[in-house]
Amino acid sequence: MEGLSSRIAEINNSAAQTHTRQFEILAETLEKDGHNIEQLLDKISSFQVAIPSWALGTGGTRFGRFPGGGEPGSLEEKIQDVGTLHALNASSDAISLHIPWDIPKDTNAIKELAASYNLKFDAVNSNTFQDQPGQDHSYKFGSLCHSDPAVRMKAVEHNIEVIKYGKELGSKALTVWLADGSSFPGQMNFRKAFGNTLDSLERIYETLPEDWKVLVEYKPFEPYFYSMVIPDWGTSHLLANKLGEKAFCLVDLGHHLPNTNIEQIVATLMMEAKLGGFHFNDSKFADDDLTVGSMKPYQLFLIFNELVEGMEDEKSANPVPAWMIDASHNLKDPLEDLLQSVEAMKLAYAQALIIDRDSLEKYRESNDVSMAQEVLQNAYRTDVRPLLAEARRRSNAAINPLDTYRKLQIREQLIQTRGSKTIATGL
Ligand SMILES: [Mn+2]
Repeated sequence: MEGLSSRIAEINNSAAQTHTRQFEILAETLEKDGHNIEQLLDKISSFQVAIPSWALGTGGTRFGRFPGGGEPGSLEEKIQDVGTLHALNASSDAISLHIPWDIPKDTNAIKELAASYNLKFDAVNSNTFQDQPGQDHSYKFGSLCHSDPAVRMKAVEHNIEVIKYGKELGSKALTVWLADGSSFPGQMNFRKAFGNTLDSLERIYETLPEDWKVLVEYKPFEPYFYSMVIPDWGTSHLLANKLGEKAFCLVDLGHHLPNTNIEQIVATLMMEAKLGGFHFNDSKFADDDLTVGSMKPYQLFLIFNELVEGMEDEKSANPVPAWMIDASHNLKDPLEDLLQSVEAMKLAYAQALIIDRDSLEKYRESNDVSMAQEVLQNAYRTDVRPLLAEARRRSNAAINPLDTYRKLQIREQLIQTRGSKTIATGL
């Protein structure tokens, strides 16, 4: 988008006065509580969230799809859209590709294009939940777990091919989400399915470059409704442990049954140094793919509380997890949705950073339940939005990203250049 940063600067100028006043009040309060504002701003600025290539178009449900206008019709246009997001929020510096939806035809040109927007490539994602046109072995009854070794081999080879694309792009991780499972009792031998899956994953793991990770994602149901081969964090952890030190668990917020205590799962996995990646979204029921923080912002904060505790624990051997959004709903402008999602994550992160951890631990030790709750909620109820805005302003991004996106009429321009009926590849 031509001259985007100068137009952002213009809009920032008109918002600067109000912002500065709000930021100064917040900074003064936080400093009184013993926080170092510059350190907080540094941490907030460095927190970057990868955007999945499938989230840039309007998602669908099994009932229908209502594409919006100006959706990206190619990988190049998807990279351009992530570049726009990053220019607005300075927090989305990576794109996560899904193979085969987004196979780069000319890797060098794609890398150059991404670099021109200051973007890099995050984890690559394999897809063994759909048959591609003309595919010789079907995944209808599973992929890595399949009873037929020929189907398993096909799925293994696909993952190895995804690693090859990732290596060319500079990715450092492969995310494996398996749709494998069964819908009827008796359909699947659980032990054999697990054994086949482990064997297949071992073959993929063998080809993983030294400095790569493989992230094993879990999901309790859907597309199958009786059993999933990797239904929960325990099974994911079991596989990651058996595979070796380059294998980690991946937590997707939508992949839990209602009311699951996800923050406790985070704490346990980080304690075991096995939390490798995170897929953010929000949900009312299960895998609803709603905007991060739109439904349960307090839960999001509680999760970030554990993430920050794990990351700031000097004794912890857990790597910094790969942060990614995994959502693609069918109502909003996808770019607006992504701006809101990144903002929600960073708000929860900033609030978790200002938790008075010493007091919290003291109250926990003395079993002072009321005060422990007060400490957490004191941080949660602090309006840290000016802190995020200041971090963006200093990075030459928008003080108010969504407002700026609207004022710049970015969607209208995308419709003009790309048309009103483009459909992005993806869900
Ligand atoms: Mn996911």
